Amino acid sequence: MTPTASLRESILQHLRYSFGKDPEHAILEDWRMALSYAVRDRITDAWIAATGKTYDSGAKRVYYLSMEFLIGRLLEDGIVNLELVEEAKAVLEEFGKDYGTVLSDEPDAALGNGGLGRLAACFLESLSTIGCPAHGYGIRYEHGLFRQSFVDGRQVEQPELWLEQRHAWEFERPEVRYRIGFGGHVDKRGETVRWYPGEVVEAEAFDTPVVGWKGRWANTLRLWSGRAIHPFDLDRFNHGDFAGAAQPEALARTISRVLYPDDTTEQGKELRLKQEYFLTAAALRDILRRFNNQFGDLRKLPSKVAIQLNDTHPAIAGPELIRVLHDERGLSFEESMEIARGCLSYTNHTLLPEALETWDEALFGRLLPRHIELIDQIDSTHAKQNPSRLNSMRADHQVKMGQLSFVMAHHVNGVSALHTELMKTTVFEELHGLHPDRIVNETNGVTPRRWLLGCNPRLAGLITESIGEDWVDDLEQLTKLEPFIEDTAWLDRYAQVKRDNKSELSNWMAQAHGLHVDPEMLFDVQIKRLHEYKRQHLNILETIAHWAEIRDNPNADWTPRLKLFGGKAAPGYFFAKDIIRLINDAAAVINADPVTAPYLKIAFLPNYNVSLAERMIPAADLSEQISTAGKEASGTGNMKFALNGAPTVGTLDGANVEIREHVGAENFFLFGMTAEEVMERRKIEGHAWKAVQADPRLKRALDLIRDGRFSPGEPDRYHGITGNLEGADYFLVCSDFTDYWRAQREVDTAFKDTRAWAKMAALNTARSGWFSSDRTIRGYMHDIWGAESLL
Ligand code: 26V
Repeated sequence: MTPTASLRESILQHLRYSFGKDPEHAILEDWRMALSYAVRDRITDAWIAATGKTYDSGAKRVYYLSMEFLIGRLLEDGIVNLELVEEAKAVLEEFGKDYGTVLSDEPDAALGNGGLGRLAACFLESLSTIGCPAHGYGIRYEHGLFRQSFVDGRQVEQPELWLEQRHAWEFERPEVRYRIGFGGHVDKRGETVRWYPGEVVEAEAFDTPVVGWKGRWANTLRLWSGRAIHPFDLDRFNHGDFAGAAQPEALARTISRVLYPDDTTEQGKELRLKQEYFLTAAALRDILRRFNNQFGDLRKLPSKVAIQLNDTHPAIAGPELIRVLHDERGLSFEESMEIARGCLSYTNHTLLPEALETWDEALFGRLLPRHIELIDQIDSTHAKQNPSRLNSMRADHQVKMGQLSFVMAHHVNGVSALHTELMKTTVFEELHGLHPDRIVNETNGVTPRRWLLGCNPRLAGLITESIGEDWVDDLEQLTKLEPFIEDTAWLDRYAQVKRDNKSELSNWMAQAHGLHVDPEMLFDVQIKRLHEYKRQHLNILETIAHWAEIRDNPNADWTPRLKLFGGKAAPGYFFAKDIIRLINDAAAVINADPVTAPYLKIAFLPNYNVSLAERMIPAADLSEQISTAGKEASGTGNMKFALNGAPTVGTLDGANVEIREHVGAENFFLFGMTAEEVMERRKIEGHAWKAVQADPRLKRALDLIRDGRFSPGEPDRYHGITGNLEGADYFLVCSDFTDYWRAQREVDTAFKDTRAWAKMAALNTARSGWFSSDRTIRGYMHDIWGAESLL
């Protein structure tokens, strides 16, 4: 049977026997589910084979603990990795169904906020592509990241209901359940210490297979869902208390109800800490059960188990592992601590002080009374072994999770070269002094299967036609494109791919949002979470200044530009929400201006998510990576843009530095202060005001905003923003404005030379191969985990 015939048969089988439909009566969702099941069957074969191979080999396993996995849609990923794109298209077409429409019917699994969660998803895919035996452990949130819409330009949040539609990918594991305790008291009898929790919920496993390139390997993403031990109180029911009877279940379920939509401020503290312990304790039980079944001797744990902590969110793994080994299995405290450290490593994803986790000791002690004792013991043991002035993980009645993670990890890594160096000189300076070999760098990467082959089939096709298909899992082969770039006919084809992608995005924007734009414009894109350090307000200020300048001189030879934005603000981050509103307000005024219409348009697309990124990135001409130097740990969007042929306008921050080194300084629009200059500049009193006085364009843009040009009838709407920028301006928007303006005008000039621009774009593609997450994962395997590929 041909692959197409076999796929057709399996789709029809599922339509009939899994969903009880014939093709005549199947609705779109039935087709999507039947296709997903057909693909899932094939993935499952690879998955079961890989699991068997791992077991038989007795190899070391990697466990990636993360509060977030921003996996997005999985159907296309599966189809692409199994190389079934043409077959799936053909079968659907036979039945009059459009491939893209069927794929788009799948809800995005948005179990993450941004970069940290998306990185975890890329890592899972790369682990499978490489054939490294691994599990991802996370929480099966009922509501992922909120759905964003705009009402009068303002962000409105609605709950995300990804599980409301049928979801094809998970296998419920009712046999894998663990009891997780909270609160209660600690009992000490001589040497024996026991924790008796006051409240217990059950964690139930749901497994999703993650398949790698060509289906050679598949690993497991295991997500935990909260449930009550006794879901229903019959006694209460029989006494007429119908609502009360279901209460235990409702309470237990809240633990996995929502993803915290905040990556800066701390809130909902107690539930958040409960979620972190819930994930970590369930994962460790599962890891130890698996280890016990196969190996037994706990002293061998570090040679068989590598546990990666994705930021400090699962940092309780240190004390929890010690608790199990010491309190429950009777090993000495010191040995338990050594074994735990032998297994654990920690990735830091931000140096922003407000995002470094600390817990109030009273809350912590109430919820985890044994763990806080163990943390104190870890702290004093560490202090004894490494005499130093500071008792670093327990100060000001707080528990500092960053310090705890550092001490309990055999390796600590940053996510870009610059970020790693800054870790050594800022937050972890003292600990780095004590343990100079512990901090290592693993620059982030992105999976080329999703972020090129899947999302940009036109470009992928041109690449494969030119250099063969080996680049898909050996991305540095893209350098083989360089000789082609010298050939103008080839370069014209490369440019045509970008034009086609832009037309496709334009059509989609018209149809989905009623936005009509000219695909000939320069598509200038900034998509990422809203944050002051990411400086979307620098972008809109420059746009406003540009608008004013075009109006001064409408007959000049302006380069037509479309400013595209996308991103969500944390619901409680009011400043960020004001920036969104300002961009939308400015868009309303500027887009309606007939004088500037041919040259400047602004669009803020609502509900930015993984799927929208997959639409926008292939169509981008220019990538905005304009954070205040020293603040963006790495960035991964920056890599996706470069790979898809959008040169960067950016600062020397995070992985931008390395991107520029790889693609070449002449193919990158650099501006702004360095991280060192930023620190110096902040010391200058009135730095913002000085910058405003020195640049009339900046002054005019601020005046327009302050005078209510974009908020008619309410001139003070943006006084919070203008006041901040002219005052403290912590993120140095004003101080970097003039250089940003210069860089943008260089972009204007460069874009006019179509061929030279295409060459620059193509060189970005050809030289971005190093930013594959396959390279990153190999780095972790070699430098941190001591794990090997079983392929
Ligand atoms: C903190 C919190 C605090 C409590 C509520 C929920 C929550 C969620 C996330 C965070 C920390 C977020 C840190 C983060 O996302 N960092 C990003 O990590 C990317 C992957 O390494 C990196 O590319 C980005 O530059 C970095 O900002």
